[in-house]
Amino acid sequence: MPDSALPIFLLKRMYRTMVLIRRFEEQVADRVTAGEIKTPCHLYIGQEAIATGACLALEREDYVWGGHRSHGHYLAKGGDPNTLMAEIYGKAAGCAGGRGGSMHICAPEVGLLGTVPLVAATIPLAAGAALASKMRRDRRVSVAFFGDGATEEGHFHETINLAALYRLPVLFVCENNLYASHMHILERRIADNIAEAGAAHGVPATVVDGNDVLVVYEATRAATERARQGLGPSLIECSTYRWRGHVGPSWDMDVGLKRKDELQEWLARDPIARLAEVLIGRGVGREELENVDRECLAVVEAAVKFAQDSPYPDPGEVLAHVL
Ligand SMILES: Cc1ncc(C[n+]2csc(CCOP(=O)(O)OP(=O)(O)O)c2C)c(N)n1
Ligand SMILES: [Mg+2]
Repeated sequence: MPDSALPIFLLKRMYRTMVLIRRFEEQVADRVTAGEIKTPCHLYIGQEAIATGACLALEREDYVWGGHRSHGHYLAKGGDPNTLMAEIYGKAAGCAGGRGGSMHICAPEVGLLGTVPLVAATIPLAAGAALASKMRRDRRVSVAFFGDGATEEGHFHETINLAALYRLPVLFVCENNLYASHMHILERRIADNIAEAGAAHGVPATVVDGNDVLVVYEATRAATERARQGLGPSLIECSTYRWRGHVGPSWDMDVGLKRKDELQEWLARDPIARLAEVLIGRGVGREELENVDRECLAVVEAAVKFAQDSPYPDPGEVLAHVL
């Protein structure tokens, strides 16, 4: 990982954010295994650099949309860990009142407008938010986070065309972790060629190392500047890998030996360890990094306690919010 000219406080913020996501997800995995959490959880472990690099390049007012694997986007955009954990526990204090679970989360106070597990569903929603911003001239940028599988849905192509035509201030951030559920990308398309969709629609596209938070940050900065200048959307494809199973806490070794070898390769590209090396190169002590870890763990443990101690929604309100 190259050294970075970015200020040290920003690198430390990136580190803290990635560690918070990692510890949060590990805790969720443990609580699922313990039978305490019932909602299906798609863990983000291994992909932390993408949510972190992209969200820290945004302003608080900018909008973010996610999918089924979005605890990381919520935390990176600055959402409250207590409210997220309570939602995952199905409690009334959760960010969706305990009605959404892991896959329907939101933190509108920090710009996370929503997550939807229908693959590709939030891509057009992000474009819609960007259209609203363009009409209001509020200079906000909207970001859609989605997986490689989502690029095989019509929504992706329809939206990128419309966004290009109207020069919408929207970023399409594809997290290419090579798999859609258990299917490898080369079982689903003739080549690993997602970024080529950009050229077909006249949208600049870049492929970056999604396990390098610094390059994700720089790519997002460049794309947001372009969007704020009225030059329209960008597609950023981030190469990465999820360490755990498609859903649930397992290490996902059940889809064959190839996956096991791949996982070993990707474990060596741990985005957190890579940023730690950069920080140490910039003179940060290991003790300081260990303190960050301890602090994040304390935040996550407090979130679990908050969720455990919170009441479930009132059964009498089961029909509230239902049209
Ligand atoms: C429209 C739609 N089709 C199928 C599914 C079932 N499904 C849930 S996640 C998933 C795979 C998504 O893969 P990808 O977009 O690469 O995201 P990843 O899980 O790798 O983060 C599928 C097929 C769904 N939720 N929505
Ligand atoms: Mg995928």
